[in-house]
Amino acid sequence: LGDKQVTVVFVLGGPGSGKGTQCANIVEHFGFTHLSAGDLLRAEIKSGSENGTMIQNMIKEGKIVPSEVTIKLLQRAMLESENNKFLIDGFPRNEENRAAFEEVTKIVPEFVLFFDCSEEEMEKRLLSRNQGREDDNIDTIRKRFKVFVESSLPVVEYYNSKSKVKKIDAGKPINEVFEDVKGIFSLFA
Ligand code: UP5
Ligand code: MG
Repeated sequence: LGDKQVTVVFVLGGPGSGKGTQCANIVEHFGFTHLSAGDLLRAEIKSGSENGTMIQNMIKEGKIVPSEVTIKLLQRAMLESENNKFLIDGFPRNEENRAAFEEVTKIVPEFVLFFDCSEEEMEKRLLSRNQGREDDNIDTIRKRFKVFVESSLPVVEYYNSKSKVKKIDAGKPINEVFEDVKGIFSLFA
């Protein structure tokens, strides 16, 4: 990232697996800065950027926004931050995201935290979230699950083949999941 040295952990897992929830806990205990790719894209829509409408349409369909857009937002956030430890939540979502991020930033993740959760449980969580997300309806949720299995799981497999994946059972209550997460970050820090 230019001459800024950074430590990056990718936080991956299906829609509603608890990425955002656990990242908030990690920030509190381990001094990382949380960068949710989805949050950055939603902020971009709100800011009225020229890509806003395109991003909004893609999120509504559960599709993956072109990597150049997402990578630019992530790069900018890392450069603007005082911190050098980042949790990148919900990215990379496909092979192209992964390869382009490596190519553009030269950043290799320290490890990948993978939240493993059943679709049944994730669906239940998303339908009761009630935060007004345009993609939290059953039609879009089904599309998000399909894209996750077809495009995002292969990225987890790629890192698994490099022994970089730390898999967590994310189907348990929030505090129990965080106990397992703490175990991983304590070893690391
Ligand atoms: N909850 C959390 N943990 C729980 C637990 N252990 N037990 C019971 N309940 C639990 O949690 C979801 C809900 O479940 C919350 O109400 C929470 O309280 C509860 P949350 O922590 O928000 O889960 P998270 O995994 O963050 O779910 P999210 O919906 O954010 O995941 P997505 O991956 O679907 O969403 P994201 O924001 O990353 O992406 C949205 C869209 O943006 C994508 O579909 C895509 O269109 C686009 N996008 C890109 O194109 N490119 C990117 O790089 C990123 C996003
Ligand atoms: Mg999230």
